[in-house]
Amino acid sequence: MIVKVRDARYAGTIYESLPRLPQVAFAGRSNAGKSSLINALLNRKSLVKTSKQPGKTRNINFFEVDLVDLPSLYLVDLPGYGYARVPQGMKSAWDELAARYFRNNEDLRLLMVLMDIRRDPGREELMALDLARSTGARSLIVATKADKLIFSARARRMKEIARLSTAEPIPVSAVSREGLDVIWECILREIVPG
Ligand SMILES: Nc1nc2c(ncn2[C@@H]2O[C@H](COP(=O)(O)OP(=O)(O)OP(=O)(O)O)[C@@H](O)[C@H]2O)c(=O)[nH]1
Ligand SMILES: [Mg+2]
Repeated sequence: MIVKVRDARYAGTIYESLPRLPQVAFAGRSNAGKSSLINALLNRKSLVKTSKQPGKTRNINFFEVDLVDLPSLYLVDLPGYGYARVPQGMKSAWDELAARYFRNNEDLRLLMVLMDIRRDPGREELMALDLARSTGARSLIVATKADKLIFSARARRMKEIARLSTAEPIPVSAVSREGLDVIWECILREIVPG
């Protein structure tokens, strides 16, 4: 199925009451490439702000997407974990925000857990997968910045990342645009009835 984006716009944050639509959310460490991937999926250069400095995205931002001949949805840009660290013993700001986002969220259909293809999976990725599971939403692992590695190194990394979950991780690049069609297929599978 060919996905054509008719229009995409910033719709607000978690704190505003937005019309209900299916949600597809993007989680990942700061700098993993969440905002870049959303822009790439929507063919937009800078709808979502990206940055070389980690921690750019500190809110939960909703982007409303209208597709040609397909249902509308929100792409949801979650703040990067590993940024909002607070003193030991306290819950991190990410935990607070995320807990609030995932709690009773019946509209979340799919959580993409992004990780830089060059990094090893850690506690945070597991935590995000657990949160998705608690809402009943599907989740998948997306290995970002695939353009950074040559073939052999990449195969090695994908094997490592595959240990995180039973679902096969998807390599993508916002630069070469590799994998974007696969991501759209996964999204459609969750939002198109039947
Ligand atoms: N080579 C390459 N660089 C990328 C890719 N995706 C993102 N980047 C770069 O990685 C950096 C971080 O990207 P962002 O999209 O801002 O990352 P983020 O996950 O939204 O980060 P936070 O908002 O801080 O949580 C930027 O310098 C991007 O240009 C990619 O596919 N390939
Ligand atoms: Mg971001």
